[in-house]
Amino acid sequence: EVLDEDARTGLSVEALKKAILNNLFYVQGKYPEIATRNDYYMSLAYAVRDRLLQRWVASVKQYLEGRHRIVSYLSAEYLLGPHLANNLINLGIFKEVEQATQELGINLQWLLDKEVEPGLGNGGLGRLAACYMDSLAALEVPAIGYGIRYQFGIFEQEIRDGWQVEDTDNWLRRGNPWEIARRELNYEVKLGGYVQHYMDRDGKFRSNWIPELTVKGVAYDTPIVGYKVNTTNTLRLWKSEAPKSFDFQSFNSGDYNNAVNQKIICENISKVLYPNDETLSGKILRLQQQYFFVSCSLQDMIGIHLRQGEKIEDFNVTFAVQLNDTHPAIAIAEMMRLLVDEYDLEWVDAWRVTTRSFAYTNHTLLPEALETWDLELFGSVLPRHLELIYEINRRFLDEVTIKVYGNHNKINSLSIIGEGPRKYIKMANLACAGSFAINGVAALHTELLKSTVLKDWYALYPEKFSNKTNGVTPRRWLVLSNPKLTSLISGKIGESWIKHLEELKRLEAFADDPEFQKAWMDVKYEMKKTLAKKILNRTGIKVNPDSLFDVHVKRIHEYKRQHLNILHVIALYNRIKKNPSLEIVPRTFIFAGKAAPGYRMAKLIIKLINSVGEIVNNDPDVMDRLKVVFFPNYNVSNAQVIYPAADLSVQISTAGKEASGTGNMKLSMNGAITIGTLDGANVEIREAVGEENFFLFGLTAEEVAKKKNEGYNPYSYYLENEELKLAIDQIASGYFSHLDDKIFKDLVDNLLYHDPFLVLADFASYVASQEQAAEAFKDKKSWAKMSILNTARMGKFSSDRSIREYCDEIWKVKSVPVHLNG
Ligand code: 26M
Repeated sequence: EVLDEDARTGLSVEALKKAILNNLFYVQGKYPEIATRNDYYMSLAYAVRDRLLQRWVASVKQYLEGRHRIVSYLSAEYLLGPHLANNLINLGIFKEVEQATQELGINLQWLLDKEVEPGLGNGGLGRLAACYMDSLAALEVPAIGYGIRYQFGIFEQEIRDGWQVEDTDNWLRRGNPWEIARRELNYEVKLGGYVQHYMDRDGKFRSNWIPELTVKGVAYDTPIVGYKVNTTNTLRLWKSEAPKSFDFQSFNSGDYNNAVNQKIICENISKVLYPNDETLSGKILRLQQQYFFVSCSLQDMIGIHLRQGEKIEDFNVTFAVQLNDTHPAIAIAEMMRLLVDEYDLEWVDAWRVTTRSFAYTNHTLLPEALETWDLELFGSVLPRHLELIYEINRRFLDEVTIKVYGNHNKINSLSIIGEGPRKYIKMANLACAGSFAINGVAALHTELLKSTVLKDWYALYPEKFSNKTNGVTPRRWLVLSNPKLTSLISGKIGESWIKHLEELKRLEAFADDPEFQKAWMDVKYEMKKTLAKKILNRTGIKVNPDSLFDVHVKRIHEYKRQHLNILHVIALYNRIKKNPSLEIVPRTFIFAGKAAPGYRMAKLIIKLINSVGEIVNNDPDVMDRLKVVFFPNYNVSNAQVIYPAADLSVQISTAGKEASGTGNMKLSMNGAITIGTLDGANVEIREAVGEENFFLFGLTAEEVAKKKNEGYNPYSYYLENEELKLAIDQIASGYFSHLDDKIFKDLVDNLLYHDPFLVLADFASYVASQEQAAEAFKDKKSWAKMSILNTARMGKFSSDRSIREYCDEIWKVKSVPVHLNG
């Protein structure tokens, strides 16, 4: 062997110590006396990376030698969170590294805290992609994740004077030890320009796309290792650059400024993540980003396929391509372009390959989130794709016109091109037309898809539709974030639940055991103390770990109804003001989440939370019975500290609006009890944990739809409910805002006269349900039991289960165990 086996791959404490010291010298160029915390972090990270590389190379070798179907996950977002601790767990060397660092006189936690997390996603959709990459590797499924290597991820949030202030996320500033730049692996991507049509010598019509601009995509690979297996898959993210040819040309023509400008335009494409979730802004750069990463990824897949010696027509035998929402749906037109224009396939053959390759996941029913592109804008960026989409649409509508007996409403709703004052492209329709499978992300969501937004599609192609309820990885969201609960569980039922989460069921046998209950609640208390320290540190607010931790953490959005929560806070506050000696369960309300920078109402909700907090937290009458905390900069790292400390998981979206939710799963897994509506995966969580272990309230999706149809009048609820009226009057009059009666005016008016998400209609029901939760919290034993049963019954919500369903029912792929040589 030429490789220095032990120092590079050894998993013993001695080998790891040696590796860290080696890297300190040879990678960081330091010796222990002058090494910084970051030097040690880098040294350890490279030691771990060496161990990953061994498995990574073995995986690639194994995949290429056999003929295995590969999953290709296309996602504009991956919200990964820190790699180091996760890799230690998946490699099974957390303990060893803890000891190695200790023997070197350094604290592992310090090093873990040094990592700047890659926040290459907005929220649920991006985090789901990260959980799925973990589960694919854990299940030993050959997979590649494709995406964009944003130089700046989701912005960092600061709170100043109660308002959200955004700061750029310069996550690469200290380098990234987890990626390998594959400079030689790059593709050209055309943008803009026009299309020439001509007839070639054989009398065949051809199209020649003359671009205005060509950019280059360079591959940056990150290894994703599975839990206690050798399988190490690739996350391949594309960075945009200027092609070499380019500055050369401009320099020669003497146009230096133009050369520099064009270079900047190219590099801009992968510069920054768009911080919107659920809304669309119609920005050219966003379309360029989508096309850029999709084109690089498809060229890469075709390259891999052809190098296997396969024919282009069999592309779908090598790859199953999953579209994570419509963000990568342009892949369908790009695949057609590559097959027809570049590989000379006939249209029908190209369409057959395409429609056997793609599957589409829908993540939202909100109409404002359904992606459309102004047709003219689209044509200016992708002129050839516009032609192809017209042709796809023409043939598609020809086919369906017969099936819908010429029903014009149906034809309009199915058309990929929308007509109005301006024409536009409907990306969801492109995704549906070009995919062999379409799925929603929770049972209720899939049913609503079939009966509302995709109703006409479902009528035509019922066999394409299925549900794949989301899941989360128990490695990051339990083992890593809650090590104490993990040991307690493993002490009772062994460790195999980490790979087979259904085995948590065996905890049910201990739910009534007083000793186990005490140990369980002791862990919860420890985690609450840890969070309390962090809260003090970040916000200056002192919270009582004995109080009920009421946790509402997620992106800020009206449909998620953080304002319903704050109305409840105000109601409790007013009860205390009215009767200062009131016996009430002490509570800490913990909010966290980012608002899209351009979403005024969401930003106002953050300000309202902080304003209410300022009054409630500092009112001597309250005597610390209520605390309101807005924990700034919600991200994966912060979530890992918050979830284990939660008593109540607040999941109060308007029924029918939250496609699934995944924070709801992480919280329940960590022993929090849900207070929630019958929305998204809440429905299935309640079914799993039992209705006696879940606080239900609010209108159902059906009732919401009915109420809206009948003409909903929020004002009547305001008039009828004294507590609600007082709370809203206080907000309006400036009670929480130093008598400023203007800042919350829009928010109040919106609630009183529009209330699109039925906050007022659900208020009374929410308050009543919260009273039951408080009552239940008083009985420590029964609360402990509920908490244990929540964790015990969360087996279904492992992303391993979700991925197994995708593999069996959509992708038809099998596991391929990877063996290391020697
Ligand atoms: C769109 C246009 C421009 C820029 C960004 C976007 C955009 C980005 C992310 C739109 C939506 C985005 O994400 C939506 C999302 O996160 N949906 C959530 O997906 C989760 C995983 O399936 C579900 O659990 C949540 O219920 C759903 O809201």
